[in-house]
Amino acid sequence: MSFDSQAWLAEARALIGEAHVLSADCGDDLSAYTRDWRNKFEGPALAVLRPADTGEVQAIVRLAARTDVALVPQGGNTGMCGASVPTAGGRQAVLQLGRLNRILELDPENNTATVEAGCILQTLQEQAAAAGRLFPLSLGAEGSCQIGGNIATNAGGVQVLRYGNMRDLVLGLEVVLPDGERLDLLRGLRKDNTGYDLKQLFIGAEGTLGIITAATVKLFPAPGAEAVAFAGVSSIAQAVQLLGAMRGRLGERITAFEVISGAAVDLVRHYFPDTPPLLEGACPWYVLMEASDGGSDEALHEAMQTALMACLEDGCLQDVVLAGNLAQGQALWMLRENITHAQQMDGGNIKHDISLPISRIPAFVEQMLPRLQQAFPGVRPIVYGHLGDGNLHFNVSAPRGVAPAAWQRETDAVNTLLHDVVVAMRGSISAEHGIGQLKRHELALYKTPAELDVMRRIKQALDPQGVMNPGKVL
Ligand code: FAD
Ligand code: S2G
Ligand code: ZN
Repeated sequence: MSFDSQAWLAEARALIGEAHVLSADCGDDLSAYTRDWRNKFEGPALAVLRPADTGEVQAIVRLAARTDVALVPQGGNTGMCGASVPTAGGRQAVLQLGRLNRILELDPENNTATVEAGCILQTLQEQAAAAGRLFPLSLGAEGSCQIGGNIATNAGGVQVLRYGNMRDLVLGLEVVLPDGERLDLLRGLRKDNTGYDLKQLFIGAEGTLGIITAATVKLFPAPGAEAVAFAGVSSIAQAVQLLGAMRGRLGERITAFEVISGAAVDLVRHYFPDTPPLLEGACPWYVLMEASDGGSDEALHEAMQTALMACLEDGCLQDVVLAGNLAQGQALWMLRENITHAQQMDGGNIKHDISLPISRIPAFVEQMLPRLQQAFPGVRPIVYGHLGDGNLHFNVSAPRGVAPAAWQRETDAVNTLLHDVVVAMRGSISAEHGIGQLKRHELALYKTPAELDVMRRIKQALDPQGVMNPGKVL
């Protein structure tokens, strides 16, 4: 019997309301939901569904399972791997979680918050701060990405060094399974050894095992003092040396440590000309670092100043500026966050999100830069990222004069050049962005058969029909 899309849409409307079922058949523009943030992936959707609560998510999942329609869970659609939009094949509907956006509980005494999946990251950050607490996940898309997407991608960002990634911040989950069952794991316990830790299956699963509808996450005491510094260094090796020196002197107070290549700073300056001048001269590499603690601003600034001067004397840095006030610190962070936007404006690039043991990063970069030039003369590496946790965004822009589309066709060759070396050095081809559609074929290349077999058995056990986000990860 052929599939009757009108009947299916009518059933969906009866479940979640006319206004919350969008479809091309009814003249709705679905492109905001079916095209990814990078404009790299797009796929047709039978509908975009916007349920109001967990009960409606369950009803939609049961309808999808009964009628063999696949679901693509979607949060802020800021993912980097094409995992939040439909693929080309088969009947797929986007399940947009944005209406499940309530903060269900904020418990300062237990240092936990329980939020629905569609809560925007920045909203949780703000609500936590209003309660004198910190929710530490921080990344450039925080104004639009959602907690459910952060969990499904096991997001990292700029404070992993001090607080860990999303996996480290999640205490409990509520998940709707592919058969529509609700799995209530919403406990805010830091210790609970009662059988398999099921929530771990869904963290970083990119929506392929179930729909996250709520989460209990850790909160931390809000820092009393913050200090931001921007240093120029002579090499990536010196940046690693500086990391060790600053952590040796300030310990856990170092909450962020980002490395930025000179080419990345130049690109931001080109597209954001009001970026303030930072240091006297140009350096090949820069480090943006932040420290925070529960003391006073004066005490922390003094400790940071003392540590930086000692590093200058010890030859761990060439030049440095310590932000004198909040606005200057924010301007430094704006430079860092504008790199992704500058690259988008520059016409796209071949992105990499690699991680290595920190001690091996200098050797990797120093061998990779010349090899890239040899293989692709004139290519423009834009290298930056979370050096504090060994995570580099080794993004490669086209040689001048090469059209973006032509450059994208070199993706596999560039990826092979980088990822073969990363894996040989016991690193990862995806530190924080996930696999999605973008790296699905590479996962099969770089994971062992045993790893892939266990992943497939877990997928088969939980989603035998393949309803959840097909064509992603596996
Ligand atoms: P989406 O893009 O909507 O979805 C991402 C994945 O999660 C998809 O597989 C989707 O199916 C799944 N998903 C979404 N919601 C749910 C749910 N409720 N249940 C189950 N599955 C779900 N990422 C980092 O880790 N670190 C960074 O520093 C960083 N910086 C960024 C900077 C910019 C400017 C941009 C645009 C992106 C950046 N990202 C970064 C990538 C992206 O923001 C993160 O991956 C983020 O966690 C995605 O959240 P989202 O809500 O947009 O998810
Ligand atoms: C970042 C964003 C994605 C990219 O800015 O830390 O995760 O590679 C990245 O531009
Ligand atoms: Zn990142």
